[in-house]
Amino acid sequence: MLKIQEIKANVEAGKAKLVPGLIQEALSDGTTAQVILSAMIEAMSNVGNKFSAGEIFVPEMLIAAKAMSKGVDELKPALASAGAVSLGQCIIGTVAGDLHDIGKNLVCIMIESAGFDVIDLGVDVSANKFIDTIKDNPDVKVIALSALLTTTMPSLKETVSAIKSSGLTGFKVIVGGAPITADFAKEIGADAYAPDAGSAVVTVKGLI
Ligand code: B1M
Repeated sequence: MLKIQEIKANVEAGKAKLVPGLIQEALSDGTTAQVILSAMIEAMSNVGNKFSAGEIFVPEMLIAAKAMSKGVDELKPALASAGAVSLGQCIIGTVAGDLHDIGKNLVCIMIESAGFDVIDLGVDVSANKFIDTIKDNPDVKVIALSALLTTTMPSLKETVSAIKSSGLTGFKVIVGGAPITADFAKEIGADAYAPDAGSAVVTVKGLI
């Protein structure tokens, strides 16, 4: 089996212990971090499709996520090329009610490597927590909000609305996540939207 196929199969099967070694082998063979990341994202997409089809359940989805997270950790040095100059602070988190963090973590890595000081609030973050963190970091330039469920799209809307009506200023709000579209982002009053981690960096840099 090709190394890249092996990585994909092992992420899908949730073999968290095997994935880092396979990634190192692929990198040594000259496969780029981007190609490896795409293969792992495809694996997670297959996991999602199997879940939708009732072929697997939450525990299998969770162990695949652990393998993916290990893979992302392993790829981090290859994905990130630390920027020398600080571009300012960015507060990031997945909105209340939502526990998905792999995409958010990728956005974190890319934004950090572009030169931002990232404050990662994790998952299931309330609007109040975002607002309190902005108050504690008044020079923050970007607030990045992730939502992965159609059921947490209202939570994203409430969070953007609470931040915008808090009276706090001096930053831009960017949103993203699988069910989010540019139209929805506009509708809820976000300043920007990005479909993936790569474009999130470009968009965030364009905002400041
Ligand atoms: Co969940 N889950 N999950 N899940 N899960 C999805 C999202 C789902 C599509 C699966 C499916 O049914 N096909 C489905 C949502 C359906 C919908 O909303 N219509 C779903 C469901 C239903 C659920 C539960 C409700 C299941 C249940 O309990 N019955 C439950 C909800 C829990 C909760 O959050 N309250 C649940 C739980 C879980 C696990 C905890 C088991 C696990 C998450 C573990 C973790 O994250 N640590 C999990 C997983 C792994 C998935 C899938 C399989 C994979 C998600 C993933 O990491 N993808 C997912 C299916 C899928 O995605 N196809 C699924 C890879 C990642 C790189 O992509 O996160 O999309 P993604 O990030 C992308 C972009 O979206 C974007 O950049 C990234 C790529 O570069 N992006 C941004 C993300 N945030 C951004 C922010 C930005 C810009 C871009 O700017 C700020």
